[in-house]
Amino acid sequence: REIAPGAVHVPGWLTLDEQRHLVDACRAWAQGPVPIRHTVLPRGGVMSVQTVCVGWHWQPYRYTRLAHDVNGRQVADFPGWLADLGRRALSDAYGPAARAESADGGSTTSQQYEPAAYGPNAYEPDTYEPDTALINFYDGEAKMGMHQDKDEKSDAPVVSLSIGDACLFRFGNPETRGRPYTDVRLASGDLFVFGGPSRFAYHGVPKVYPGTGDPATGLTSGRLNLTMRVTGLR
Ligand code: MD3
Ligand code: FE
Repeated sequence: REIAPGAVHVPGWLTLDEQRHLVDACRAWAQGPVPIRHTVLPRGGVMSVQTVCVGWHWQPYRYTRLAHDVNGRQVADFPGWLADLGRRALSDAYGPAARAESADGGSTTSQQYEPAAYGPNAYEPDTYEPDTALINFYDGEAKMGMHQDKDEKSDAPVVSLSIGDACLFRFGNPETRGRPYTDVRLASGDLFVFGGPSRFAYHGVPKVYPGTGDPATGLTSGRLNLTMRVTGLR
């Protein structure tokens, strides 16, 4: 499950009920004050993925309260239940064992990392306060090129939740856009947490596998990915 230091994949983490609840919430946000749209990049490119934001609006390449690049409105508030889910995700991915072990000097063979190893907040589920969520919708043709997420002024972990069709997720390295990378299939209900040395690694989604989702999630086609982050803004 640990793809690289600080990058932990937990397959099937969300229950079907939780997935349904998230699909409903994402549908509401998609039609909220700042509707879901294909983001236009500063140099004129249009992303194939459709994105809606909660808490803070991401416009390439900064976070704002108002969606100046869409309709100038304020995005929906970041709900407390989503922050709770984020804290539970961190706790489950990095494990309470990691915190217990650090108290006795970490003298175990555990692969887990000590909580304070990578700065404030990074591995302390209780104090994790995500304040923005980016929700990406992929139709069968959508993909996302290799990139780093560097617009947050915080090195707190990113929590990623996937629902619907599976995809090929490419996890690279913090140095270059190219190899070495690790390819992982992300399926509906999967959790992925990216913290510590993995927080600023390159990553992308080269391919979605149409028809691989479970309609019982409420999503009959395409893939949803929700990422929670700490912007470091106020
Ligand atoms: C690794 N989303 O929104 S999620 C993004 O599936 C993004 O929609 C992809 O990349 C998606 O920026 C990948 C996995 C992910 C998200 C954020 C990361 C991996 C990450 C930030 C740092 C390192
Ligand atoms: Fe990203």
